[in-house]
Amino acid sequence: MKIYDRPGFPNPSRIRIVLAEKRLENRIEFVSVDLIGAEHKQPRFLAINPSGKIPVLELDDGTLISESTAITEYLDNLDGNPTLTGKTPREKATVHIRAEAELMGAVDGYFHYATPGLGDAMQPYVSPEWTGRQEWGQRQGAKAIQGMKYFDGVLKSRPFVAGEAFSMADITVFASLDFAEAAGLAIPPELASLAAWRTKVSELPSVKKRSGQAFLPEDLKRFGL
Ligand SMILES: N[C@@H](CCC(=O)N[C@@H](CS)C(=O)NCC(=O)O)C(=O)O
Repeated sequence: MKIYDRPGFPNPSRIRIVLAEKRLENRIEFVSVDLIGAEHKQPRFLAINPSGKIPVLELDDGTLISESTAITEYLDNLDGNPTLTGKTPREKATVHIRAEAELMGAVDGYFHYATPGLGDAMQPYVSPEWTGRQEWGQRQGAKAIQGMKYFDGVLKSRPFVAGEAFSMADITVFASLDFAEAAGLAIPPELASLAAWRTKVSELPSVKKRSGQAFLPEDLKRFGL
């Protein structure tokens, strides 16, 4: 199998944590896509994912799977140990509650609209005449902070986001917080349960491993960092 990704970017990081948890890394060939050089908006990559986004999983029979949730579902179902997307119907449904839309999606909106994001050339769905861009981005930032407050509340009563076990919900919240931090959106200091959970999760071997997959030095330079 192949994964189209780029080290350091938030959604690819989610899949790298999943692969480490599932001990599947040795079955994957990683194909690096140069996001900052807009390789993902060129016809060659758009044929792989018309959304122009990474990660994408390519199976040995050529099937292409985009969207981190779908990729995780596929990888999780290859082998049930550990289970990251829930075992029972209830767990399978609740594992997806709020993390994707309220946190990852909101942080993504903040990054792309309230900050220079990856640059105008790479955001073809935004009209240059749109004057509400900053305001919409800021509202996404506020939504992300609300999401952080929600998960802080959830983590007051249980060890992991979806219950007793580490799951995809934790991976999504964790990667979203990393993304938020990189975009300049700090966790409010009063959210102590969220901060303590983040420290605990950052110590997991699968998560530590992804830290070794930080942004490539050439990307940092091109980001101006
Ligand atoms: N909903 C998608 C989001 C994927 C996504 O936004 N990936 C980012 C990298 S973290 C990307 O490819 N951005 C390029 C762009 O938006 O131009 C998922 O869950 O995989």
